[in-house]
Amino acid sequence: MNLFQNAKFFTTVNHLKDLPDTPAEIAFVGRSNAGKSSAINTLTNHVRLAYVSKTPGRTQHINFFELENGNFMVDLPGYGYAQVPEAIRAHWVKLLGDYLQQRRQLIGLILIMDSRHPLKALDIQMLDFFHITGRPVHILLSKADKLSKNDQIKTLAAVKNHSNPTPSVKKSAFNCSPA
Ligand SMILES: Nc1nc2c(ncn2[C@@H]2O[C@H](COP(=O)(O)OP(=O)(O)OP(=O)(O)O)[C@@H](O)[C@H]2O)c(=O)[nH]1
Ligand SMILES: [Mg+2]
Repeated sequence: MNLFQNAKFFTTVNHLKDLPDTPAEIAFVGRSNAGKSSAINTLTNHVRLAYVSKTPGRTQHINFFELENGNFMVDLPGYGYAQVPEAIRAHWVKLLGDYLQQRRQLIGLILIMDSRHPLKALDIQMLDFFHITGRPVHILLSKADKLSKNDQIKTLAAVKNHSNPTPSVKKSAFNCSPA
């Protein structure tokens, strides 16, 4: 049975003190508009479990989705989106940083990157930042449908060859196009 199929929305959190008590969770991170929420919907085979938008900055809180086995997927706000008031942006950055650094139940990350713009400075910072925790990261290249087959292969190879040192980083190309 597909573990993700019967995932359910559990809660949304805007302050670390409100984080739910979970056994284990994996979080989806990446730049704003990279396709984090879409990836969750594709994995769970839902159209609107996580909210998706053409406009960057859609996911503004930490959203928890419970899997059938009692573990959780976590949809995080994106980084690198400049068009929000500074006070809100600063709150997101702190919320995200504190969550990634302090969350004991966080057993790994899915880092989503738009396959047309992989490995931006903030993505590399994220990899370096999370590497310190020693936990695994899976890089998912989204919007693969926007590239030719040849460019998909080249991009995946370039990302695989990226010098970031951790063997715990796995990489794959992925298409979560609603079409
Ligand atoms: N063509 C195509 N479009 C995609 C794909 N994945 C996501 N999108 C589109 O990209 C836009 C952003 O998707 P979201 O899933 O909302 O991105 P996000 O990373 O959650 O964005 P924030 O919550 O704002 O950080 C939407 O218009 C999606 O339909 C994909 O694989 N292919
Ligand atoms: Mg989102």
